[in-house]
Amino acid sequence: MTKRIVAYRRIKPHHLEALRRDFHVDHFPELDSADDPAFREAMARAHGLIGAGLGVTPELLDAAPRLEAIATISVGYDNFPVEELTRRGILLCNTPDVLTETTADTGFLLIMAAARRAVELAELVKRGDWLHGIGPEHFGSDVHGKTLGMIGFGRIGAAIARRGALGFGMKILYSNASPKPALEAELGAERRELDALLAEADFVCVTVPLTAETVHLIGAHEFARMKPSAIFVNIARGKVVDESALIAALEKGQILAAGLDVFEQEPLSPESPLPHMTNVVALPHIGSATHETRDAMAQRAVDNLTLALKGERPISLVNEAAWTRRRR
Ligand code: 8YV
Repeated sequence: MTKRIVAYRRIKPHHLEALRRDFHVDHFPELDSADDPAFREAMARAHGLIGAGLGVTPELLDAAPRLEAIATISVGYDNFPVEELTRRGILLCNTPDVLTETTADTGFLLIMAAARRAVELAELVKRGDWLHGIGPEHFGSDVHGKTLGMIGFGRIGAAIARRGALGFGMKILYSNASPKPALEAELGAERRELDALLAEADFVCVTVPLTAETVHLIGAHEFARMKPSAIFVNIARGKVVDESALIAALEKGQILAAGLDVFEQEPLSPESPLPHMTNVVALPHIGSATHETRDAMAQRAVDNLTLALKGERPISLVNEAAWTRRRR
């Protein structure tokens, strides 16, 4: 029997073709809700699910009794009920590693753009206000030689810190559940308690995954501890930060500026004050969004799902326990 895959949202033809070599594929390129009746019907027969950006609920899993594996085209898996998947023996696969360097590039882009006021000053040129001259009121802050505080020191956090330490001579501090001796040796990074890091860092950059423990990890208390000259960067998930506290901190001048790729609600509403603040660089969640990287992520997801449905261990498996359960 040929196994069936449901693919959702934009997936390039060559990735779909690769899957079609081994499986029957139903593709829903425009899917905007998991309640779509045709999608539901396909899920009732599906063994595999692949795509990016759809929240999967236990209720959807109830409607997919044959599901064996999910391949998300993302490293983050906060929109999946991992324990529930494991309980049901459904493998969850993600796409780490292939997006690390690109996401770190975006992190550094935000650090640089916020520090040097790149967006605000590009707007000034566009308006023709350069004709009135440029003075100290337009100057930014140095990046090189400053202190970069990483909240979360996993693959992406380490790649941002590496850029900071090796390319910009920055001092690296990190706050992380476990110590990272290899990165301490490589980058001279020093581990700090969160409050101490916030007080010392010139740039505070968040790279923790979103979990029950990290929701609103950074809020009013944390912004109050940062330097008034601090630049805050979030490349992780919007919900890790209490956005109203961030807006208040920027308005009160408790911190100098922010570079944000992620928001509590996405897409960000134009009603939000954030994209209108001159000291905020707001990007539309493009951390991994380059042609090369998105292609590599999709390829990894295709490989993960193909292996999983053939009974082999996927390359990037989130719930090891589900694999053990399936092998029993
Ligand atoms: C994308 C991401 O937004 O991988 C992640 O976790 O946040 C980003 O790379 C995601 O792939 C959805 O398209």
